[in-house]
Amino acid sequence: MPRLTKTTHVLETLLSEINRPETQHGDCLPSERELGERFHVSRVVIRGALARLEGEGLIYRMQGKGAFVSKNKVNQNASRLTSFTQDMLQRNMTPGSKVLAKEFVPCTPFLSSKLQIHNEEHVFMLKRLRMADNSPMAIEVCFLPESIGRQIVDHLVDNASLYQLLAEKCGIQLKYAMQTIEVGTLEKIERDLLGQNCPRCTAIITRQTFDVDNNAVEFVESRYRSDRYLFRMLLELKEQETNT
Ligand code: 16G
Repeated sequence: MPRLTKTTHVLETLLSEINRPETQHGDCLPSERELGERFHVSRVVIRGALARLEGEGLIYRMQGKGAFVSKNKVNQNASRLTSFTQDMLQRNMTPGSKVLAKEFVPCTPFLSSKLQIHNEEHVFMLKRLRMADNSPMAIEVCFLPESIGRQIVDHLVDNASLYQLLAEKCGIQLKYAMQTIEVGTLEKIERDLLGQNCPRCTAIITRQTFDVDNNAVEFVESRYRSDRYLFRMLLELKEQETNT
């Protein structure tokens, strides 16, 4: 097996073990020698895999003591359409949210194109602070068509799940989303909301979500604490590219 393939195998196996709910922050990884014996690979391969995990913030090392699991960052699979509530529950964390604002606001040309609405004067805006285990993770500003907003506005209280309400109150079945990720900086007021020692740098994610009938249901812009989140994507070579 080429070295790169061996490293990927070790990496993927360790990654899935780190992601298991029973793996805790601070758990000690086996030594390089033990890992080499387990995977039947050289120490160079193990070091390569560990360096990648360290680079992604999934492990940390202490000199003379070894490598340890770091669960300070939420490792999110950015290729799945899940809600914040589902993401946190999957990690055995308690999801939470604080409603910062919910109101009907005038629709701009930008929002009318994102929500694919043409004759509506207003859209529903929901601004929330998202939390995991009571610790702030992100500020989310979500826009929905007015007709949907009217059906759920009264139910959108602290800690409610928007996706659950869309399904239960509006019968909306979500199907896919277009998502963008870029790097930005936070205003002081946003840093104050996101809690102590919040870095200035943030990951800005936008999501335009569609239902099974291809209707745009939401447009969301979220600002995540960059020290608490890591977005992971699985990239696959297209079949025709493999064959060329
Ligand atoms: C996630 C979605 C957001 C959605 C929210 C619903 C991203 C980047 N965004 O935060 O678009 O509105 O989940 O979460 O993942 P909820 O059902 O817990 O309220």
